[in-house]
Amino acid sequence: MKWVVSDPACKERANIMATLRVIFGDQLNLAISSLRDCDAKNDVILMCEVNAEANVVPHHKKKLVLIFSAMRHFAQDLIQQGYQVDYVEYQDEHNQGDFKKEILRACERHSIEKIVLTEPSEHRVHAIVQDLASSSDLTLDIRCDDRFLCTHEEFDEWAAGKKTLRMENFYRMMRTSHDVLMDGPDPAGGRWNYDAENRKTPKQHLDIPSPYQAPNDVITTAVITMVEQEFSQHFGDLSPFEFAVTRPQALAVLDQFIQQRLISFGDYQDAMLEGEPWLYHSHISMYLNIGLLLPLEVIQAVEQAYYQDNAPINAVEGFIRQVLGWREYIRGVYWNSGPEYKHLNHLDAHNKLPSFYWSAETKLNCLKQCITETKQNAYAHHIQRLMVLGNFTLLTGIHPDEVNEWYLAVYADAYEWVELPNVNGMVLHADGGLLASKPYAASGAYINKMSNYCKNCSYKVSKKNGPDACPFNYLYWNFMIKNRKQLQKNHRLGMSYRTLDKMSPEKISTIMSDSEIFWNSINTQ
Ligand code: FAD
Ligand code: DLZ
Ligand code: SF4
Repeated sequence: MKWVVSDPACKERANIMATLRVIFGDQLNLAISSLRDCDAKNDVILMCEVNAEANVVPHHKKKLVLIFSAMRHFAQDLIQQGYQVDYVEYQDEHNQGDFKKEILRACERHSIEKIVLTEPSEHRVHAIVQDLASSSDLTLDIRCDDRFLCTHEEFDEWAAGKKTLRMENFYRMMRTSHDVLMDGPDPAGGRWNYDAENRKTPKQHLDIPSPYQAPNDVITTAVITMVEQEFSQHFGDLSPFEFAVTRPQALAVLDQFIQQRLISFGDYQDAMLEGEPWLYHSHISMYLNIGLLLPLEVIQAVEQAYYQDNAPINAVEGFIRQVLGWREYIRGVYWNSGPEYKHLNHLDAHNKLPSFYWSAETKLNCLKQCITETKQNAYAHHIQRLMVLGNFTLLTGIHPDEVNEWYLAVYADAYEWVELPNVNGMVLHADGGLLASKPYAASGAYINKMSNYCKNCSYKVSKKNGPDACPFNYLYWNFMIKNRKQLQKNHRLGMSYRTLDKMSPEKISTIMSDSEIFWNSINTQ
């Protein structure tokens, strides 16, 4: 495939130095700040597929196809809009394999003296850009990332002086300042939060619509071939590839969610059913996170459904809380906490991630189902990520680096700015409670209540100890015992510690020995 490169004759006529507009793979929106005031005749837009990004972790093959295909489609959109695009494909023989080298190479090709870009979404790429600025004579114009609603300054102002950053307060501030789901100064429907109505236990025979399936055009087909050739060792199944790769397709995913799934989103938000990976979720995170959708348009479309009586308040508020609340808040925590957040390990966890997280070969049916679906789809919904996959890594004391690497690799929507606070804050309590007021530790009873996984498991969820007992049951108490020093003062865990204190020494020793036997056996399963 030949990409349109800037027309040299055009610059000669104008006799001016060009500006290079760099667009990263997660900035695929025509409204992106780096394109504002772009001179279509003289400026050159650079997009590059680079080895350094593709191999940061063994990204799921579907994630790579999504990003590269969406990038190539976006480049075509730009060309159609009249822009000059210099697109460096992964297999281009001149491709140097990282952002800095490719940007410098493009500067030479096009006699560039100024670079405009939208700030990268992650510390790692931010550091590359800073390095470029300090090590060259180029002028860099780094613009704020308007793919988000809350600016760094607004978040920092909200967070200033707070020891803990609670999402609910932030969310109310965002509802008010963006006038979303408001009835004057009050929340629409009378309450800020309908979380208590979003925990229905799943029924076996739910009528769940099929997810959106995009056809593969020639661009996607070429990318699939390339990913098969270059990334065969990476995690996950490549086929079938059905993700949206263009903005119209991503809008169709959103529309289908609002028409078919939103009505039940609230009720079954926390439910898990074997063989039903998609349930009533929206499946739009992977499009929001690369710019194919913007948060405000998503929020307003869902808000409209409420005002048109097409969806109940618990579904609409529950969904808007995720996008306007959680997503913006998580991104705020990431930038507000700085690069050190990655190295926090409050509970001093140091174990290695069991190999079955990559293979799905385990007897624990809940984990087997969630990992198998992750391999197939590069997707798992929130409760699978938090209360099954994450819960297990918390209870077994897996080192944060190991857990972060896995989450960053396996999900199509994973970027450090969103993956890291979810793992270190929500799952592992590695930040000591900055983000979540308590660790989301749970025994098998929670998984059994919210799923049908336990019915097909070789372990018995009702049993607390012994070789056939559900491992989550003793691992939960083992976690509470081992982390007593750090956790016992947490008032939200008071009840658990009171229960633990009533246990006999024999019971406690059985819990600890069952946990040890299980852990020693784990990698041989
Ligand atoms: P829905 O259930 O339909 O929710 C709607 C939207 O809300 C999502 O598309 C997403 O944009 C937003 N959202 C909901 N919860 C969160 C949250 N906790 N943080 C940020 N946004 C949220 N989300 C990612 O986008 N990328 C990640 O790498 C990622 N890693 C996660 C890791 C862990 C350990 C956990 C517990 C959660 C993670 N999440 C991540 C959040 C959440 O699980 C996904 O956003 C969600 O499952 C995506 O599916 P969906 O689009 O169908 O979401
Ligand atoms: C995730 C990703 C991957 C795998 N590859 C590329 C790439 O080759 N080129 C690119 O511009 N972007 C890629 N991305 C998205 C970037 O990782 C993302 O833009 C940065 O992490 C932002 O900080
Ligand atoms: Fe998971 Fe335990 Fe249920 Fe098995 S019994 S599916 S291990 S929670």
